[in-house]
Amino acid sequence: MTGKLSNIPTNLIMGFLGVGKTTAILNLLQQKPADENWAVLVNEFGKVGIDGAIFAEAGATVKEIAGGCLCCAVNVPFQIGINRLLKETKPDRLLIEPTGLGHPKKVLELLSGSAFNQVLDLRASICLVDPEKLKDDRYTSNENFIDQIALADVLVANKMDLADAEASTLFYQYAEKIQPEKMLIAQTTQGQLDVAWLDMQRSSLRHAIFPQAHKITKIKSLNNIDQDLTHQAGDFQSVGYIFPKENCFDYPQLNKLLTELNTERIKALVQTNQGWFIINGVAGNMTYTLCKPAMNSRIEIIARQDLVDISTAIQQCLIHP
Ligand SMILES: Nc1nc2c(ncn2[C@@H]2O[C@H](COP(=O)(O)OP(=O)(O)OP(=O)(O)O)[C@@H](O)[C@H]2O)c(=O)[nH]1
Ligand SMILES: [Mg+2]
Repeated sequence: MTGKLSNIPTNLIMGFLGVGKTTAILNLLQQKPADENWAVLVNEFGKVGIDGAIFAEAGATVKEIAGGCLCCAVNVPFQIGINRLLKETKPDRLLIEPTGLGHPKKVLELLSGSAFNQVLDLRASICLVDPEKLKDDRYTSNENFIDQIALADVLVANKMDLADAEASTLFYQYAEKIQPEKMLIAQTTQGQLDVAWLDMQRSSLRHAIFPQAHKITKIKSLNNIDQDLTHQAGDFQSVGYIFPKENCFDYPQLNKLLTELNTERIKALVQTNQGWFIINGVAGNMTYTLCKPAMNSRIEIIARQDLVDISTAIQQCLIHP
């Protein structure tokens, strides 16, 4: 099957910020038949981009498009990115992780439209949901959150280890009333998706409730480095920081700073005095995974309107500036 550049089975793995999309794709890659080559295209809200490094660290063939959302800012880079990835890697399957803060309508239209309909065979879109978020109207009133769920063919509650009975009931009530009905409604932890779900059919009859959602706005640079690494859309803002490879962070100090920030989402790839780490934080819950040295250290912070400039505080965590 290798070498074929038509009808490549393709799935969108969507879901809100931090729900477990990257974890789920890593899990699917482990179920990949040994003789197949799968490619991953990942789009990050923030401009710095960490997920690409996470996939690369796991040995995946990956292309990362950072700094905007596929649904608005980076439409052209997205098309170019897919074309380049397909040409270079001739994958047997393509998995796409759109930003958790994006709206899937335009992405689905682009992938199923004339630009790609010969090349890609768009199959079921899978959406992960954190059931605990269904208790919080900041999420249930978020247009992107609602439409990621509305446009999914397969709806999966992830993080079930953190969900109580009320959250679980809310999830099934929410999921079962959506029309047209989902191909599959399931629950899992750690993004454990069944690889067979990828071959389920996509329905083109699903409609967005807020097709005009997700207007992008610009904010002024919050950090003093020469590139503007900030991005804002809707209620959310991101700021990124990049440090040269020589910079080394004091692990306990950096951990204290990032944990105390307790922000919506923190992702980082950093050199510390205890080694290189990928840091993954959702609402103050931080995990550290040792990784290979990278080209530079990167920190990405996503918050609601309350994003503060922590460039000075981060600088103070450096031991070899
Ligand atoms: N407790 C718990 N944590 C999970 C589960 N699945 C994923 N996580 C953790 O949640 C964090 C975010 O997971 P990711 O896979 O990076 O989430 P994502 O949806 O790709 O995040 P963005 O790309 O930033 O939107 C990581 O620290 C994961 O280890 C789960 O089922 N239970
Ligand atoms: Mg991700």
